[in-house]
Amino acid sequence: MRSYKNGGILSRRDLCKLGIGVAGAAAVGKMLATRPAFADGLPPTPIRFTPFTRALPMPSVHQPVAPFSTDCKFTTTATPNFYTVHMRKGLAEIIPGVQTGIWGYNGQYPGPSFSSRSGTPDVVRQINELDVETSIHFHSGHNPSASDGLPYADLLIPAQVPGRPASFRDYCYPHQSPGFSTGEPDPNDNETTAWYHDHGTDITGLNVYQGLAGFFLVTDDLHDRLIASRTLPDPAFDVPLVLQDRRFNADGSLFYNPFEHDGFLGDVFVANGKAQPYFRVQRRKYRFRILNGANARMWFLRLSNDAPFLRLGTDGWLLPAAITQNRIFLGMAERADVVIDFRNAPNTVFLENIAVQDSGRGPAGDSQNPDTVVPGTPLVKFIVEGPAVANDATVTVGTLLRPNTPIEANEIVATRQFEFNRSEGAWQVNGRFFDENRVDAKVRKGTAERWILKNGGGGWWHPIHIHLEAHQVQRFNGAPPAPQNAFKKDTTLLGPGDEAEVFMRFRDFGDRFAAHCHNIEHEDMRMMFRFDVG
Ligand SMILES: [Cu+2]
Repeated sequence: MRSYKNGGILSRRDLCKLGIGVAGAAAVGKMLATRPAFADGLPPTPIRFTPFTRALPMPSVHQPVAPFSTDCKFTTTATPNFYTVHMRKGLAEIIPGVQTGIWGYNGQYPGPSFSSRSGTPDVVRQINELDVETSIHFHSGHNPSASDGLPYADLLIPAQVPGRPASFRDYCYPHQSPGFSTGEPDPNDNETTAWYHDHGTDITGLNVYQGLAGFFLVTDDLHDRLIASRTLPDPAFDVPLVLQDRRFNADGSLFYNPFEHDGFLGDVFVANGKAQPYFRVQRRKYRFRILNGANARMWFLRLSNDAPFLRLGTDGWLLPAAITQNRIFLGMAERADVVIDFRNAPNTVFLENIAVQDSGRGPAGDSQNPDTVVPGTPLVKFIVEGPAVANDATVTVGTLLRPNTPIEANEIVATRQFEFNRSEGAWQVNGRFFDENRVDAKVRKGTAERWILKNGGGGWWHPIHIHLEAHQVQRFNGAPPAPQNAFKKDTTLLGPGDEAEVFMRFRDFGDRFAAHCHNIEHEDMRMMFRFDVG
C-alpha cells in the first residue's frame, strides 16, 4: 500500500493547529499562489491573488439557430436542432483582476454548455477562426466516426488563413439510444453528463489548455421523471463544475510548455474558469456535475465538513442507484455526478483537493485510500445561507436512478490486451506509437469484446479513454471494481501497475475510432491506438 507524502502544503489540520482555521482561507490562497516548484523545474505562477473573491460562474447555454443547409443525414425522422459555434480567441478573468487571453468556443472559457435531448439530433457547425487545426470530440457520445471528433488528418478543421473565410465542419449527433440500428435501442445506455473538447492531432494538450472544452448535458424521459418527481434537484440547483489547473506568466497570459511530455500541470486551481471562486448556496441539496477537465492533474475531493457526497453518476451515465462516497478520486476526463446536501451544513464549506501532485507522473501516495491523512487545498468555497428548505429533493442512498443492462460474458467474441508504457520519452500502446494509418484492432460491428487494459509500470498513471461506447469494468486488479466504477465508464484510470478487464459493445457505427490515455500530453505524444468497427 502506497502512502501519501506531505507535499509541502500545510494541511487543514496544520492550519487549525496554528489557529488559522479553514475560514482563514485567504492565507491558504496566498500560499497557493506561491506553491512549491514543480518537478519540471519551470517557474510557478508569479501572480498573487486573494481567493474566494469571485463568484463561481455558470457556463452559458448554446442556443439553437435557424436550420441551415448541411450534409448531415440521420436515420431518425425527428427534427434536428442546429447550432453554430465560432472557435475564436477571447479574454477571461481567471485570476481576480487579471485579463488572460484564451481560445474558446464562441470565445468563452469554459465553453457554453449544450443542452440536448435523447431522440433529437443536433447539427453543430464548428467554425475554426483560430490559427491551429481543431477537431471537436463529443466525449461520452455515441456518434458516427466522422462526427466523433477524432484526430485523423481528413477529419480536422484547418486553421484560419488570414484574409480567407474560416473553415468549418458540421458535426452530426443523432442522439439515438445505442442499439438503435438493429431495432434494439437501449435507453439505459443514454448518456447524461457528457462534454466536448478539442482533439486536434498532436495539439490537443495546448488546445484544451487554452480553453477548448465545455459540457454536453443530455436529458431524456427518465431524467425528466426523476426531476418531475422531485427525486433529483430542480435544474436551478444543478451545477456543471469543471475543475482545471493553469499556470500563468507575469503578464497574466497562460503559460504552457509544449515540451513537457510527461503531463503539464498548473498551480492555480480553476473551477468553471475562475481561480478558487465562492458559490452562495441555500440550505438544500445541490447537484454538481463534476468534471476533471485538467490536462494531467488528478483530483481527490472531499468536503471540509467531512459530509459525504451522494454519487448519482460516473462519467457520462447515471448509476442504477445512488451511493455515498466520503471522498471522490477523479482522473482526467472522469466525471462524478453528485448531490451535496447543505441542509445541515455550517455557514462555510470548502470543496477541497487532497491529492498532492507535482509532476505528470501522477499523485503522490495512495490516492485511492480514503483513510490516508493528507493535506487539503480548497478549490471552491460554499457560502451556505438561510434555513433548511422544506420539500427538498428526495434522492438518498439507494434511490433508484437508471437501470443497467449489463454486457454478458456470453456476448464476448474476442479478447485483446493493451499495455500502456513509456518509451524514448514518449508513450506507446503495446510497444507502438500511434499511427492513424495503422489499424490496431479490427472489431466486428454488433459484437462485444473483452479488453485488458494494463499499465506498463514505471510509476505512471494513465486514464484510458475509449471512444464510441461505454465500457463495463469487470475486474480491476483481479477484484470486482469499486461500486461507482462497476457499471458504465468511458475513461478507466490505471494507477501504477493497475490492470482493468473491461467489456464493451460496438454498435451502430462503423469505420475508425480511437482509444488513448487522457493525460493529454501522453495522448499527444502517441499513447493512442486506432480501432476500426467493420
Ligand atoms: Cu498516460
